[in-house]
Amino acid sequence: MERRGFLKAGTAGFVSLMTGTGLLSWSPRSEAATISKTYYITAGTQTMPDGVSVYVKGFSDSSADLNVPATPIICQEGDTLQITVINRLAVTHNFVIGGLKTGDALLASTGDIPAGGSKTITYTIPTGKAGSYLFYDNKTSYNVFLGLHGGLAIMPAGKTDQMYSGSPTFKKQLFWIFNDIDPALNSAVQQGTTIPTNLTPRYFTINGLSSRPPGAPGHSDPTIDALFDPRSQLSGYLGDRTLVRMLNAGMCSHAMHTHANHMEWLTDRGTVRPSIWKKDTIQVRNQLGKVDAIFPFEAPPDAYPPVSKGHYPMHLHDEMSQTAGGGMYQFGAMTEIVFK
Ligand SMILES: [Cu+2]
Repeated sequence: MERRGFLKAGTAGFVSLMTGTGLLSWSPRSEAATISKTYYITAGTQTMPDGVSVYVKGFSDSSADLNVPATPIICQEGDTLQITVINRLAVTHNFVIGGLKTGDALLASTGDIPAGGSKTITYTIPTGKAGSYLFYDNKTSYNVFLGLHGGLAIMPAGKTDQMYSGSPTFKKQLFWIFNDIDPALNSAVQQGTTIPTNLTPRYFTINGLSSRPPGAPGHSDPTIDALFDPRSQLSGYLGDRTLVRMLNAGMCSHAMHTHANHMEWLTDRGTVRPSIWKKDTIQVRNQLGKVDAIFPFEAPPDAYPPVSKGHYPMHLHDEMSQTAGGGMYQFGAMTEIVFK
């Protein structure tokens, strides 16, 4: 892949920009706790890489914010989630946790939250539910695509470094939440006109952002460029094994592909795989598909001369997802892997 060199060229100044962290931080507890969180359903516009302004909605941290995806929640089995959702918009919404496809069992649901109203759900997590879950709005089939989604990580009780009891261990963890956007849908929702039945995504995001390659406006800005977003970027030293909880909020299936290392593929759609395969390309299915995999941060095994530092891409191996606006190549869903 020639892209490796291309990305490498654009990473000067990287260290000074890495002020925040997107990692999920976790300390285990011997006793269960109540985890309280309030989300505000808000709306606004987001500027896409080609300059087009698109209407989006989010489960936000305050009524003045617009967070796509939502700030994630991490907890452990036995904890009680107490989640309040305040609807600041003029149409009915809801908030549900889990369920792999429309119609699947959900962990919890607020039911309808009328315009201007709020609902609180209280849900105690049973043993055996450790895993990665998308929370989202399923009041309509398309609200999830508008940005109303986020990640919930449930740890096995008392564990710091396993995804499920007996899983391979990791040191760090984060979410990659993929989405794709058909601006015609978002515009119809904003205008209250007929919802299109055939959707054609034109923008592809990871944790709400598209990549901005070197030379493009916004390149290396961690609030705009998915390559530099600390919520998405894999950054570590040799041995910093990182669990990536991949969730697909969008309408398209994707082929997640890493350079430098293969990933240890632990789960598919919430089910632990019978054996752990090392793969450099893993399908992340549409219809709320999900995959958990560990990036091992091993010295890239096929490099000669041997290397232990460097910059590599993670990009989706379907070409449309690497474009914006119907053809702007390298403005899609990708991020950077940094061996420090
Ligand atoms: Cu590649």
